[in-house]
Amino acid sequence: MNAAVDKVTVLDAMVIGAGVAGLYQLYNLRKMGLKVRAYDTATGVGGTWYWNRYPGARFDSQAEIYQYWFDEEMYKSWKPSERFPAQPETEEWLNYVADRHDLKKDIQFSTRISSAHYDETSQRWNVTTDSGERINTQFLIACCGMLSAPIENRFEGQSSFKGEIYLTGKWPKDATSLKGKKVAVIGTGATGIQVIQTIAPEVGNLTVFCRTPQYVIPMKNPKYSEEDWAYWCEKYNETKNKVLNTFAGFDYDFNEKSWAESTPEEREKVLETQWEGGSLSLWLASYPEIFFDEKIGEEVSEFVRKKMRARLGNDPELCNLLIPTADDYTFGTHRVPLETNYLEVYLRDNVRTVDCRDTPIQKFVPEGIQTSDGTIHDFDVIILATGFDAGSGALSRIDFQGRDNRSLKDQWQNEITTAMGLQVHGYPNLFTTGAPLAPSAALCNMTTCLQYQVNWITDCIDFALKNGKATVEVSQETQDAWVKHHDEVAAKTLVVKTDSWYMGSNVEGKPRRLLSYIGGVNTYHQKCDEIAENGYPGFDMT
Ligand code: NA7
Repeated sequence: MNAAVDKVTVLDAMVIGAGVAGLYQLYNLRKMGLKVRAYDTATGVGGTWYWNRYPGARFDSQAEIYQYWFDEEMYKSWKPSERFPAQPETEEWLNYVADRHDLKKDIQFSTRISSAHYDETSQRWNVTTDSGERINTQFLIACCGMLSAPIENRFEGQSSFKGEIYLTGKWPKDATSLKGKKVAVIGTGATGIQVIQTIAPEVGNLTVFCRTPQYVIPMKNPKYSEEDWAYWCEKYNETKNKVLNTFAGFDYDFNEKSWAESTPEEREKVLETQWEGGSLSLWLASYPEIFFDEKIGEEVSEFVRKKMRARLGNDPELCNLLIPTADDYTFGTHRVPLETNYLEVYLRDNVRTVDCRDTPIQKFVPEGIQTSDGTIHDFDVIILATGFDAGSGALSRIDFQGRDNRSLKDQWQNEITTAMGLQVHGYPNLFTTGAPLAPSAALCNMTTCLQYQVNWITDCIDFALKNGKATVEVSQETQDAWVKHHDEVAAKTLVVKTDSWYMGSNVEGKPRRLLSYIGGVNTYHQKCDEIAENGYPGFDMT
């Protein structure tokens, strides 16, 4: 046995993850005076922004709102270079945050948490790492990320391929250059789109395996000058308050006038203005009716299709392959990616496509990929942009056992439930961020949601300790009521009718439920605030 295995680290609180949420959670709990440490599998901070270092990775929230709000000086002194900065800058920013607050000294990197078992007698969690190290902690906060469990082995025969396979969600730091190579990309979600548009000019030839087409919006990504950032610094308080009170945690919100009250000309003007804005506002700040009303959704879809067709030169084959129809799904019921010259990629001579709806991928072979028609497509490199086991995936990959030895993974194999994404009944003192049934990725600007959740968790722990309580556990009734509310809100929308990771349908056997709360970030905040203000009714403290 090595020394690490013998050693038990005893903590007041332990944080899993050193991404956007984990860093802030560590900062908060340390400020409360607790003995706290964070653990992360990566060799550095960043979470999503550590792992997703694929070519072209960047966020779709504007830099002025993809921010922390706990340190005004920090906001003002970090000057984003553009409106939608790319991964290297975001990773650098998170390092800046961690260094400015001296967080790294309390983070253990290169450490995977394998299990966490609750001991009812001591009312504490016993946690183990994959190297056998043990941690004993009163509070356990899992900030594991909403989209951090990539789906790695989707295809039969993957290991037989003689070339290189790169997974976007685990892109190696030392990936070889793609220059001049024969490259395949599987997946045209938000990630695949960023990769495709970035590597197309550089590779020898590119084959895109397309299955479900996407409505896309061209990103407007101007460089930010000193003056631009000074403008946002001036608006710091206004923006900080605004993001907490909008539908999706962005600084924009739905049109005041409803679709029904507007004339066709007014609607066209709103859509056109949002389109020109080059952000996600066409989706999250135009007409909320697109989420509920198929006819209105179809009209907005047609607005987007028209723009897309023009960019594809109205080529019938490309339009058929790349533009969703009413039979697929309507605009906004699936993640809407921002892009830069993505559609134009398909007009290049070095780019070809395989329509996986006609000829699905059958298996990987030593030369490359075999499709159902028996064709073998030859490649040097295959890039898997095939998505994540979202929401529940990262948490299910840890063996969490709560009271009565119940297993979170087993429970979630049947039904994915939480209370506001903050706790699960049966797991005292376990708190979660970015978990299912809270507003999250794409239905929320992630920094807004994660910071809110961290603040709520911090206040809850503080309240418990100040009242001499050792444990906090959401009651079954409170959780059931939240799940019911979540489902009722979701059932009214078209999102539940559309297959995508939002519904868990991208993972075989995953129970179907909308993973993100769609009642609005503002409503979520009001509901969670109310619980906190009333002394946490529905959360049993002993
Ligand atoms: P997504 O949005 O889940 O996209 C995964 C893509 O991979 C999607 O186009 C899938 O097609 C495709 N896919 C998966 N399996 C296959 C097979 N067997 N054959 C062909 N194509 C396949 O993941 P992303 O990483 O792009 O985005 C996730 C979120 O991260 C994103 O929404 C942002 O919020 C950040 P399908 O749609 O299943 O037909």
